[in-house]
Amino acid sequence: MGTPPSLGYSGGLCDPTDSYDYVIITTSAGGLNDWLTSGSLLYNWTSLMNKHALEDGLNCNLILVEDIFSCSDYWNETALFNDTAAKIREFCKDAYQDWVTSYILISGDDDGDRFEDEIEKQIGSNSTKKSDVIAVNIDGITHYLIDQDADGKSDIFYNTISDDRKPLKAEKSNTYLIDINGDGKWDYTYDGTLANCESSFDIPWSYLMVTIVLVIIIVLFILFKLGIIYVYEKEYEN
Ligand SMILES: [Ca+2]
Ligand SMILES: [Ca+2]
Ligand SMILES: [Ca+2]
Ligand SMILES: [Ca+2]
Repeated sequence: MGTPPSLGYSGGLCDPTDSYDYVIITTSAGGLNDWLTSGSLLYNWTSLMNKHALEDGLNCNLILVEDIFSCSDYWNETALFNDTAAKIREFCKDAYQDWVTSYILISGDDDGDRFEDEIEKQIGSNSTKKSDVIAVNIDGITHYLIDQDADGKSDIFYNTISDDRKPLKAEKSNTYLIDINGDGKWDYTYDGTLANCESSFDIPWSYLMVTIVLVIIIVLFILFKLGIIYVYEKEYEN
């Protein structure tokens, strides 16, 4: 009798000495592999995996699609077949064979707005509509202008990593003012591209002019009282 053929997957990310019943495939783009839960974001991947572990007894794991893409064991020798779907299919084969995985949740962004569809469902935007979320990059962190009530206008400025929701003001059609630090002053304008908002540094000229005039009057009054200056007519009378 010869050695029985190995049923494991050759290479790949899954170690056959591990075993996971439930695997989530997601992306690290925009911090969408992890986010803070809150009153309106009731779960994230960690809490979902904990729930399945507790309630269903499933051993869970999370895999980044970026790791799947960079694993050359999943690449097809024929470039034509070496696409995203093919690499994910290869990973699934690997997981079934080496981890004996029963469930794979392929999380993603089906509407292509760069905003995780699972978060869209929780935050109120439409996970099948691309135009309701606009992704912008500020200092390397992806933020989103989100239309929560489907009226075609963005309502909040959102950071998935900190779960910060900042005010937006629609200045005119498709132009927004954004207060990113919540100090009551607009920091950015967005009209298709993001720009620093100079109006937040506006000098209150009218207030400044009134103050300057008042200071000049007070100084003149003091100098007059001290006799340092006097009116010409008074000296002439003497
Ligand atoms: Ca989406
Ligand atoms: Ca959407
Ligand atoms: Ca809206
Ligand atoms: Ca501000």
